Order: sequence, then structure tokens, then C-alpha cells
Amino acid sequence: MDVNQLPTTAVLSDYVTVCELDGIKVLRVIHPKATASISLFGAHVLSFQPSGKKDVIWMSEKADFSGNKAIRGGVPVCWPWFGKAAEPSHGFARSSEWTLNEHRENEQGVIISLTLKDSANTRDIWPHAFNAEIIMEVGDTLKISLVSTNTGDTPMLIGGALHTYLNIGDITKTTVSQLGNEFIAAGVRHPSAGNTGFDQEVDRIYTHSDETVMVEDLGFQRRLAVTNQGHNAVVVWNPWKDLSISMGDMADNSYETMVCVESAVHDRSVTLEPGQTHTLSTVISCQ
Ligand code: TA6
Repeated sequence: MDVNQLPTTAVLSDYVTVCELDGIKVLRVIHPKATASISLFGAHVLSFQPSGKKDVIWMSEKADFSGNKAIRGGVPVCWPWFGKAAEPSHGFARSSEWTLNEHRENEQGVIISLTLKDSANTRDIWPHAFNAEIIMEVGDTLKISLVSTNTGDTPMLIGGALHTYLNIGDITKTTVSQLGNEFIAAGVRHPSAGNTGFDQEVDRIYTHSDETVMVEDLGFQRRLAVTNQGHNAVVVWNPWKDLSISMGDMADNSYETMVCVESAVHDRSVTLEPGQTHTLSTVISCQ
């Protein structure tokens, strides 16, 4: 997927243009500090590449951009819950059409904000009035903030995740560290040494990680730092071989070059009273 080859359908500013990729509308950021692409479907960052560096974000070569299902790769926004807390899995935000709210820019980069409000459709799935805003700050680093506001008159319980797929050189030469002393896997709590390598599927919810989690990628000889706020967990996921083969939107060996490190609120553990707001964020930087 190279969105820069696609025809421009609108020019929003010196640094932001719009194009169509299959069934979805994509904002392209081309700035001296970095390039990025953002889909309005799902408020989904598809790519981020700081100037002079390799892609930081991984996208599946078999991802579906029809707008009919969640996109495999990038940074899916899982909201208003994480995982199978309810149906659909990982919530409805990642398969909803968001609205461009604002774009701003200066010499440090570009800031784009998208919003999603409740509708008859969302209230069928989840009976709450809300305003969700995703703010993407594209510059030397990528910052994504998910701001949830309860605009109704009853309390609402939320979870969620910024489900970042990182682009790595070789999963067998990758270590994720500063993860803290406990993780949950398949519902069971385990003690943790605080770091993990990969030689099989890993699907873990780390509940006591540091604010910054480090990804040591010997394949590309670089380190990625993932700094999270507003979360109660960091999820680390690599599907490994069998699961990749079983997934229609991943190539069989594509697990070799990705790892998900997610800023997450698991268990719908944030309660928002009417009028209250919660912000979940992640900053990804390449060292
Ligand atoms: O964040 C890890 C996880 O919840 C895994 O259990 C795994 O299934 C993954 O997300 C992908 O979920 P998806 O619904 O996008 O196939």
C-alpha cells in the first residue's frame, strides 16, 4: 500500500491532502518531519515514517481497505471496549466512519483531530450518548490521544486500546521490556520478569508496566519507545505462524515483521459520569 501513488482528491493545506484507497478516504501527511496516512474509516493511522527512518508502523499486505471490516495493521482504535468484553470484538470505533474535526500544522509537524458521536447505529450496540475524539500529532514522534466524553445523563463504563502494530526487522530478534511484574494470558495471572522475546504466539495483558515500554529490534538495529498514559495495561501481541495462516487478512509469514504494543484500558474499568472525560494516549518514538 503506497498511498502516495494515488490521485489527490482534495488539498487541505501545504502538508495535508486527501485520496481514496479502495473504499476508504485517506488523509496524507507529507511534512519535512514525517509522512503519515490516516483513514477516516476507523480513525486509523495506516502509516507513520519519520524523515530519514524506516516505517515505524506495520501494515498487512493483505489488509482489507473496503471499509467493510477493521483494517489489519496500523493503529486500530479499539473502543468503547477492548477485546471480547462485548460484541463486536474490540468495539465499533474501528469499523465506524469518523469525521474530520480539525487540522493544524507548524514546523514541528501536523495535528489532525477526528470525531465520532453516538448515532442510532451505535446506540443499538451500546446505549450511550458520547463524543469520542482522536488527536494524531505527526512529527518526529507519533502521538495518538483518544478522548472519550460522556455526553449523556447516565454513567458509562469504557475500556479500549490504541492497538499499535509496530514494524520490526525480525520477531525472533525482538525483545519488549519495562513491562512490569505481572501479565494476564487467557484470563490467568502470571508473574513476569518484565520483558519478553518471541518464539511462539504471545497474547498478554501486562498490568504493571512502566509508563515507557521499550522495543529492542535487532533486525533493524533500532529501539522503539512506546509511552502510554490513561491506561491500566499494556497489551503485547504476536499471532505467530498458525494464527497468521488462519487469518484471511495476514500473509502466512507476516507475523515475522510485526509486534503489537498497545496502550489499553482492559476490563472496561473507567467509569465516566455525565460530562466527564477520559484520555488514553500513546507516543511512539524511534531511537
Ligand atoms: O490485542 C491482542 C488481541 O486482542 C488478540 O487477542 C488478537 O486476537 C488481536 O487482538 C487481534 O484481534 P482482531 O479482532 O483484530 O483479530
